[in-house]
Amino acid sequence: MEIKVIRKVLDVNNTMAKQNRKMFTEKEVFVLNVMSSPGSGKTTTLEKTLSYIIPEIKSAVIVGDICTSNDANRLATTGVSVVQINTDEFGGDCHLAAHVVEKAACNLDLDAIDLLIVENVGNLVCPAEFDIGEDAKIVVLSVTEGEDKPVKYPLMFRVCDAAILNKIDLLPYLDYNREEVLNNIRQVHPEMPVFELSAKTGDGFTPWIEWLKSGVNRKIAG
Ligand SMILES: Nc1nc2c(ncn2[C@@H]2O[C@H](COP(=O)(O)OP(=O)(O)O)[C@@H](O)[C@H]2O)c(=O)[nH]1
Ligand SMILES: [Mg+2]
Repeated sequence: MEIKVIRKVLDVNNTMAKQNRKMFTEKEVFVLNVMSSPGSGKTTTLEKTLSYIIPEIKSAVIVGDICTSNDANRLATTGVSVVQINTDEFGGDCHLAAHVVEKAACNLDLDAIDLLIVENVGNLVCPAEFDIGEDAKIVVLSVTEGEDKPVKYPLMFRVCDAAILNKIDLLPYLDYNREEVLNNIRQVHPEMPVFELSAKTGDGFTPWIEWLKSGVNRKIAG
């Protein structure tokens, strides 16, 4: 019974996600869904990313959190339009559903942007199951979370198109096995690109920014 209800929720979400995808394609907006556990550095990575791509790539952000507009306030300092969603109003959902993203996108001028970044609710489980109509999904994993998370939460790493391994500036202070985490990611998703970087220092950003720009440019070129 419970499985049927969950299937229905996912079916309804998939229908809405298809409509979102159609809308974003018509508007020629590349949509990036950014997921991770809380605190791995999504907002910091996005702050730094935006500082490298504006004004070349016209961007906007939708941020999902259960409560507060802390992240929206941080990201708004980059100068881009930011819409904060609090899922508290939608029952405290641990993910952003497609209809919630659609509502938030209605508050943005999609004709004025080429890139819409969605910072999902911090969670390595639920957001992986919900299509929001995005072009690409990425997962941010930080080196303070341990090497085993890709094999503990394989769905997240399977559905993503790229992974960011963040906080590499902390490696000298940690007992962290970089090869082990890379092997664990490869075990779940062999071909996925992994960008090792520090959102704090900006180290390692060049290949990540190139990957992002090429996605946006492909979308604009149709
Ligand atoms: N040392 C270090 N700290 C970072 C880095 N990226 C983020 N942080 C810190 O990690 C904490 C959580 O970052 P935040 O961007 O809010 O994570 P989010 O919850 O995934 O959005 C903050 O204290 C950040 O300053 C990094 O590359 N290096
Ligand atoms: Mg955040």
